[in-house]
Amino acid sequence: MKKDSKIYIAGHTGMVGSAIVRKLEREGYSNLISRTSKELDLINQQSVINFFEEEKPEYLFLAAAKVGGIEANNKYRADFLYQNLMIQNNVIHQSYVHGVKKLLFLASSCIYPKLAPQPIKETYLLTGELEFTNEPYSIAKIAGVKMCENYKRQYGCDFISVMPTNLYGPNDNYDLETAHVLPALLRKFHEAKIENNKTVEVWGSGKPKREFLHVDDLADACFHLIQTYHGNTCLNIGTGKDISIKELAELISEIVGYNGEIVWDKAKPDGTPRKLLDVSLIHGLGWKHRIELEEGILEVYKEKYLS
Ligand code: GFB
Repeated sequence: MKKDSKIYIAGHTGMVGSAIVRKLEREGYSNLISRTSKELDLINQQSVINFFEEEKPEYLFLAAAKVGGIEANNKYRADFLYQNLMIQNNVIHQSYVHGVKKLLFLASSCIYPKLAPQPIKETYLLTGELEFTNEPYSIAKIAGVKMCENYKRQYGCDFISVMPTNLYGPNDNYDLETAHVLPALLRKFHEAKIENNKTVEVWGSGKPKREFLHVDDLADACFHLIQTYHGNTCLNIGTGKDISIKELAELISEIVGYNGEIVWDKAKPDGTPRKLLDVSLIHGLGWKHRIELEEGILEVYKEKYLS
């Protein structure tokens, strides 16, 4: 990838896409292209064809997707399946048709079986049943991974995919209905502190464990891999460490400086009990995360609520 290569970041306004843009700009890449969803509807095949004919990108990061936390995945099941399949099919196929030199597709750690042995190796994909709450999203993302793999096998396209763990960072979604746990808890604890509330409601039992990666670390990994990795395995990207939701709630409460009580809403789903990624493959390729969880949460909290 040269400094003036034409690079399309699909989903550049989202948390992942914007982190990739920041990384590329910091590294001196000057020919970045992007479109908002109003300018280009990636679900519409003809619009995507027209865009590729006009722009002819050389490199592509596919970070555009319909994403959300456990409730959003469970409630908008049809939308998660349809929109993600359409976006991926359109972008990956047109990348093949228009000879994109390299494409990196962002999948997710939730595509592994619900009860996969821990830590989860890349080879555990498609070895068991999926978690019900995010099955539609997982099915779509698995299809994207298989698109990359098979466009490589049949047509020799240099398309790779990555499996990031749960992410957080700048430009995250703080809407309490659709957010992931980390931004949701930051908001809940912060508002409870400001409003002097005695309790904060946290979903589920607190027992599930999750691994969290700062999105700037993910962008760093994607930048490294698009230049160096040509294999057919969808690579795990994470820290290799996880904590329970109870521990996360306590940590966030402490960072925010909230002194009230945590109340568990057990009517809300727990989701997958644990999804700790085995990161030995990516460590072997020369990448490791840099931002530790506490430091990352503090940075995000300051940026979102204290600046
Ligand atoms: O982050 P999250 O929504 O998604 O929830 P998943 C993680 C855990 O945090 C679940 C609990 O056990 C939730 O019940 N939790 C506690 C909360 N309080 C809250 C809260 O206020 N908001 C939220 N959202 N959760 C998603 C998948 O799974 O992970 C997606 O549904 C995607 O498809 C993403 O893959 C990375 O980690 O369970």
